[in-house]
Amino acid sequence: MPEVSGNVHSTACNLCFANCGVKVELGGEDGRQFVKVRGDNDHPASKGYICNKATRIDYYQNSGNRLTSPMRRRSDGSYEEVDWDTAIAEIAAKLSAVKQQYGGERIIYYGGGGQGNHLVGASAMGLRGALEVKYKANAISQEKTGLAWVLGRMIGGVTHPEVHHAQVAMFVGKNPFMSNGMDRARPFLREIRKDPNRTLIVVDPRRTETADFADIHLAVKPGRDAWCMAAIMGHIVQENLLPLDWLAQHANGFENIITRFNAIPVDDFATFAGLKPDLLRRAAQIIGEAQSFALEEDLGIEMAPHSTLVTYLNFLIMLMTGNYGKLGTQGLITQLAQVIGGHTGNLDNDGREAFERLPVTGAPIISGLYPGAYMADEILNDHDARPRALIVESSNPVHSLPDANHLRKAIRSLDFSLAVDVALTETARECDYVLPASSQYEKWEATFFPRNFPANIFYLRRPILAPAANTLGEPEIHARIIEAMGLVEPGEFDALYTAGEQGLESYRDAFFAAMSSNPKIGQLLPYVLYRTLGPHLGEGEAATAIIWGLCQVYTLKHATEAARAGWDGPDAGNKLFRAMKASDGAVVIGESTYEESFSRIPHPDNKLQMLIPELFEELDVLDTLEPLLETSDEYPFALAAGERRAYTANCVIRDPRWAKGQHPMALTIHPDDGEKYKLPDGATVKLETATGSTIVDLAYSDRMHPGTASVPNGQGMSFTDEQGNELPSGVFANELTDRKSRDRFAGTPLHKFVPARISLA
Ligand SMILES: Nc1nc2c(c(=O)[nH]1)N[C@H]1C(S)=C(S)[C@@H](COP(=O)(O)OP(=O)(O)OC[C@H]3O[C@@H](n4cnc5c(=O)[nH]c(N)nc54)[C@H](O)[C@@H]3O)O[C@H]1N2
Ligand SMILES: Nc1nc2c(c(=O)[nH]1)N[C@H]1C(S)=C(S)[C@@H](COP(=O)(O)OP(=O)(O)OC[C@H]3O[C@@H](n4cnc5c(=O)[nH]c(N)nc54)[C@H](O)[C@@H]3O)O[C@H]1N2
Ligand code: SF4
Ligand SMILES: [Mo]
Repeated sequence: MPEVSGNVHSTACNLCFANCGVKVELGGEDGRQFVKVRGDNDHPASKGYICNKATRIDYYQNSGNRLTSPMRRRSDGSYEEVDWDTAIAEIAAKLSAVKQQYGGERIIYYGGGGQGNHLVGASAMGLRGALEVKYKANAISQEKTGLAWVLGRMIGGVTHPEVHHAQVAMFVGKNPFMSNGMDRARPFLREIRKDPNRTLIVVDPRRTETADFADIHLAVKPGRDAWCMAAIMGHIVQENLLPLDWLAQHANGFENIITRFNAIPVDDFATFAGLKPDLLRRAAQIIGEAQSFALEEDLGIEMAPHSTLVTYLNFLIMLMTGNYGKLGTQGLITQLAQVIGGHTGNLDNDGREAFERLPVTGAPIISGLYPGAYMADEILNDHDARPRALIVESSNPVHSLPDANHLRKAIRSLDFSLAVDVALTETARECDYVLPASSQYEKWEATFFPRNFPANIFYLRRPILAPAANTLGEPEIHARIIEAMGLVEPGEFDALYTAGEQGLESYRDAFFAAMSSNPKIGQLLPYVLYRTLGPHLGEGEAATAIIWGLCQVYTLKHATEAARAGWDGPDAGNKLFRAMKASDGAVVIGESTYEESFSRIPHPDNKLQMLIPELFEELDVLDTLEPLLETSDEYPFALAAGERRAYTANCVIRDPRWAKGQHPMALTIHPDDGEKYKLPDGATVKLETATGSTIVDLAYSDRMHPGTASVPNGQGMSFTDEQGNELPSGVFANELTDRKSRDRFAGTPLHKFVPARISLA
């Protein structure tokens, strides 16, 4: 263990949704440099683990290109600095005007946090309430909405797949060795490989770094996972590996599944998926016989053909084999707040989802989230109900949504646009105003990513640095805009403020009384907490007021689980809040039991629902053995646009030098394809799709599936070094992707299969 000197602070890594606990040693001339970052042994989930990326968070915090002033766009497209008061007054006036003329439902709120910062979105509830914003979108709404729908329909909530404890674990389209996105990914992979009693199965066209640890690697043809997973389910059903008594007790609709999957031609499907039937059957047999089985899916299927159907098949395999509600399977978690919950909607008379739909394109709203991949199409038309204004916070949709140029055009056509960020992002460059936020290490922060079962944890992180000059935290920005809109009378909430002076108990009583008599408090909730409780919480700690509110709700809603963790009695919410504020690390907010995973299923009989009629019928499309997307002579490669590599981190780190000579940017293909198409290793090539083209360096990788190509995610962002030179930064993937290539159910983009051609530049 390296020795560390005095100036060491506990916080979390903000580079992926594992949010590992870290200890940061600050130093350098200004005392603001992250001179050493190591894993925090006391963090209950990461337990000292960090991956290669965390040691370089300094490139997020301290590497130039930070916004230091509010900016306003001039008519010629350039930006001028303005002071905060001017910016806030003008922004408030313009938002009020849009609200008045068109209504709040014509204003879209996009973002609310990235991998490390969700207090932004929680606080923005107040701004959205003030503006009567109806539509909220974010990165999750182009990624996990299919999953949220399937979870909502089958289980009724969000589960945590316990791959760490499973006898048989499976990753479908997920490469945790590189992407992590789970607790302690690399130690886990080493442990399961060493243990002769446990099995790891990986489904990925590429021989990934994760597949190196697998007992069975199913190198499926890209885009054909639906046939692979249907064949696995078919084998399990046909070989009578189902726990029929358990299913009778805990599930509805399983008989239909049995009948349907008895009719699946397992070997034909396996072959069509590019797999040897024997190998697929071996994997299916192991799953069917497992004492416990847990499966994690990710972008390899969530952004690939038939994505929602594959998610349904994944959950059918887990649930039909009884892998629910016991150690090493999955359990229903409780959360302080959710980035995304299981979808709850209404069914029509045929048991089909009656989705609420977007006014222009008719795209479905899942779990309350606006499907981001439709945003540009919603805006760019002359429909009366088209959006008129956009607020983007802590997200970079021009970079992360498909067809960047189309979205740029859409944003420019709006009546008003605002970006709140730490940097002048690709999205900010299209907006009328840009406001500089304090960084995630300069303010109180937390994430709401669902993790951990049976102990549910939450980590409220304190700032480790003072805010950079002329930046503000988002809660303060929201409060100032709300006030500048003239929505709050002077003194209106004084009684609550005064109650707050008397302590948390008086405040709680006053707050709940006021809440029931004044609907405006609910509408502006985080704002009211921020301004009336916030000032009493200690210097610079007002932003944690929203957490006080969440603690009250959590301890009421999950009283049993909270009590097991020690947050009980009439004052449970305040106890939990005080513990979070006092702690230098994560706190257990509630303890669940496996049995509760059954009693909490919100269906009237507490049973799992195996039938989602829309997806059950969709299985028929597999019978035709026709791929949803295909390559062609014109575009012979299936391009995976956005691979997670050792040094990619979405848009969090903009400085390409953070990779320190490790070149994460190349376009990779299989050497055989290099030979076939006469494209030498290391050549500079032109990469073209139907949407766009770019110049990029080519690298051979024998991990690649022949016929496929891959570029990393999070590249192509503009960055200027200290000398004012623009640094090269790889392929801007979404200038190449097709916004019309979307999942038919969830509307999520199919970035893993973009038909492409490659030629010498
Ligand atoms: N280093 C790093 N880590 C990250 C991030 C990052 O930017 N960089 N981002 C974080 C975020 S936001 C997310 S959502 C996660 C995503 O994490 P992952 O989903 O694990 O990452 P990807 O590399 O996008 O895709 C996973 C795999 O999908 C495979 N794939 C491609 N096509 C198909 C297919 O048709 N079928 C199957 N089965 N697999 C296919 C690819 O070969 C790849 O190995 O990573 C998180 N962690
Ligand atoms: N082609 C293709 N597109 C993809 C993907 C892909 O694989 N391929 N992956 C998709 C996935 S899974 C995801 S999750 C998205 C991610 O796409 P985004 O959500 O757009 O990306 P993030 O990196 O989360 O954006 C974080 C933003 O927050 C800013 N920021 C950092 N800290 C703060 C702060 O404290 N306050 C504020 N206000 N701003 C801050 C950063 O500068 C950055 O602009 O990309 C998606 N897009
Ligand atoms: S696994 Fe994710 S959160 Fe943990 S250190 Fe790596 S990038 Fe950071
Ligand atoms: Mo993501």
